Amino acid sequence: MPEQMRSTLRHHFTHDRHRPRYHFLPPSNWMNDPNGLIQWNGMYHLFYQHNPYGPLWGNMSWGHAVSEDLIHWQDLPVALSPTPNSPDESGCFSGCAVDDDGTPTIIYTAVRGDHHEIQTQSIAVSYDNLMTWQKHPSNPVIAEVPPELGQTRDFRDPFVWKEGHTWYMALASRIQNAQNAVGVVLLYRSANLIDWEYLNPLLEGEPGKHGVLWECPNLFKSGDKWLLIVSAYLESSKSTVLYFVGEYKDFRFHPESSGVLDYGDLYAPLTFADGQGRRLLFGWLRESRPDADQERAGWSGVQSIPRVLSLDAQQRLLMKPVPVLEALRTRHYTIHARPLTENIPLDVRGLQLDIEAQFAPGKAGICGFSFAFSDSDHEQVDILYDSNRQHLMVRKWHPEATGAATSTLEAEHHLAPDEPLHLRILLDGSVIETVANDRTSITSRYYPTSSDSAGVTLIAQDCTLESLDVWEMASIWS
Ligand code: DQQ
Repeated sequence: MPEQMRSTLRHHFTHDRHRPRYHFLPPSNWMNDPNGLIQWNGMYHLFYQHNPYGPLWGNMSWGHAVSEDLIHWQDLPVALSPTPNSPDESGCFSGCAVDDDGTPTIIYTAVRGDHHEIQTQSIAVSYDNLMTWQKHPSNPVIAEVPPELGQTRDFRDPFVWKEGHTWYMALASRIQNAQNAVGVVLLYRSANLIDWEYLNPLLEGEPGKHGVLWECPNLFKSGDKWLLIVSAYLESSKSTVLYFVGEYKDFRFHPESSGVLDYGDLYAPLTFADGQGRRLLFGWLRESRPDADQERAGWSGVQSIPRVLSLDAQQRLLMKPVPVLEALRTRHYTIHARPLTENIPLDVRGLQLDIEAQFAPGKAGICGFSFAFSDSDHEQVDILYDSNRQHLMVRKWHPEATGAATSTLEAEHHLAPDEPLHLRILLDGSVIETVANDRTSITSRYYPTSSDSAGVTLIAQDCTLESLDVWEMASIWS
């Protein structure tokens, strides 16, 4: 699709208040997992699971965009799409990109079968600065599912890195036996990205605790520890993102602690290291509205603002939006530090906001923000910290004929004695990314029906405001 058509498509959505303005999403249609993140000649390349033909999942291809700064993106042509009568005839599923001694190389899951049930691993290379990709004649490079898994349908999402002269691959799957199923990450190695040797499971989940299937693994070193991130299907048929911190030795991962990366709608994240030595994470912010609404909208799926990852002294995963995001801040609003005894309406409106706030919560205090999306009380999102329960919650009010129902996303969030509560909230159309103290993340989606602006109220019962900054945010597409 020529560049002009892509920008015309984006223009077509100008009046869609649910569509984010400063988060990346394709010109139109469906997007899910981030894929193939790589910095090449100084440019950041973001590939993504994409249906070029519609706003629902299907025709899995790799969309492509490029950025100098991780925030402003230029759309590029689709990089990979299914080739009839080939190992990927039913889809090019998720994967990664590496620098093979000067040749950019994608490693991805090639899918065959009416139910996407034949999953193998393939590679593709580019000789024109990542613009076009040639699938390798040896594909698939991994075709056999290890028999010990007890199933053959779930075997995907290669994550590849190099140690010395050897390539390693973490691959996600499921071990099925008569009693139960557990998620597993498998470990492979190769000298040339084409011939792969299966070593052993890198890590198996605990039955009943870590889910029945894992997807999209990431393994990397952070300080002197190793981090393994997996996207997990849980027994409850929900899905979540887990992280494990520990040691990686003798080809096995030895977890020492674990956590939940996000308690809301962020899924299938992919990380990569950039030239500044940062470990950056993008995650798919999935929609929480029905398919029919996504079809009506003509688009679905958003990428998170990239987050810089690190570990704190207690081995908790810290996530901070990339600092360059601050370049989009426009009108600034602040109020002075003060003890708070009542709610305070703030003089900010609009659906594109970046909020940073710090509170000293009292023992039984509630503090946070309420976003009103209409003049009635029925379209509202509350982001609150309850210091009695040590819980962070995102409470969404859904208007109904007879009043308002709510749904709540919540997470335990323990503050050390005298540790202030820090909230960072990125509101962008239907996206609300909330992270408390850089470590407890609840990403949520909300689709107001009746207004194009949010009135924001500071909620305060027994807490002291230490700082508050709110910025309106510019669009990345204008
Ligand atoms: N999405 C891809 C799979 C992956 C899943 C298919 C995770 O490769 O396991 O679109 O969202």
